[in-house]
Amino acid sequence: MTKVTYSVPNIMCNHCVHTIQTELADVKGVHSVKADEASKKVEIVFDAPASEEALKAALAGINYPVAA
Ligand SMILES: [Cu+2]
Repeated sequence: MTKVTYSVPNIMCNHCVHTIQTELADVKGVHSVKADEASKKVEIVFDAPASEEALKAALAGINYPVAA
């Protein structure tokens, strides 16, 4: 199991938090997603077949790209 924390500057409100948590939870292999409005960070715990590439692609796909 791997835990990653990404900086996602587009998180603006609680709706963003909800959208991210819902969409990322649908990625195969993701165990938990915790998005935070104040810090604009997303913490994800996952296993294969999920990968960092897949998580970042999923976030970018819903218009919440990870900060470089
Ligand atoms: Cu929002």
